[in-house]
Amino acid sequence: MSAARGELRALIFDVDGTLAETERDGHRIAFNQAFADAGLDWHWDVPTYGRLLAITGGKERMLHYWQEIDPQAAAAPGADALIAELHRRKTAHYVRLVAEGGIALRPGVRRLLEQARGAGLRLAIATTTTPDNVQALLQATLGPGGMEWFEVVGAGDAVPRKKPDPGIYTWVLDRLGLAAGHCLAFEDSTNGLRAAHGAGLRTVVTTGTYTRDEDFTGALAWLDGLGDATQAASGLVRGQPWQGVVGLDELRQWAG
Ligand code: XBP
Ligand code: MG
Repeated sequence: MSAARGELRALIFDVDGTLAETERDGHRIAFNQAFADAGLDWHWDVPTYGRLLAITGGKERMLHYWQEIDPQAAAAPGADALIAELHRRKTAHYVRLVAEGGIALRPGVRRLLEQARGAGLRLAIATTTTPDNVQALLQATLGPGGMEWFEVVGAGDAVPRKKPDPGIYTWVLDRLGLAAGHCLAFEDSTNGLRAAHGAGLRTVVTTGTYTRDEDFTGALAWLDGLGDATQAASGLVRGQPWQGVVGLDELRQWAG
């Protein structure tokens, strides 16, 4: 990471696993509903889905799984169309589940977003998930104007290659018009950390359900969450043990 450091101007957030624990009880359920709709006998249990999360992007994940269980069918004409149809259905299920209030923000996320807005920091999103999913989650958790909290939303197929490719982060930095040294990224997975580091961004990692055993050596902070009044976060900051609540003062100090 070679970007020059400077005053902290923007925070760039991953969505799935970082803003909210969406994977196990959100995306996974929606994929299984789409498979059932299509009359497929595919079913992703919790451990299977954890393994498949190594493949980012829902279409890419389904194709990978299909190639594992039936490579010939996955290569046949029409395979792409089936994947696209399954993904449309999956997105509809996910959006409905989230709109019904099925997913909450992780502890401390709303607090940090509000602090950042109050201090004039710019907010952005860099995610592999589909834009409709981002909108549904932000509206359900932050309110009808939730999308407007974020000046730039980089999502889904905005770039040709998904994380761990850094493309979505460079796409967001270009639109913010900021150098990486003026921003911090927030991630929950090694794929996300690789993407952010590839774009030169220092990264605060908050591990979650599926990522608490991954190795985040090299992250600016490697924590179990952001923490809030009732539950301090703990982990490592610059490799040193740290415990507390992550707020703007901490981020400015770490980024300085
Ligand atoms: C999230 C993902 C996404 C979701 C599914 O990764 O990998 O693919 O699981 O979303 P990250 P879609 O948190 O690193 O952005 O089905 O809309 O692709
Ligand atoms: Mg994530």
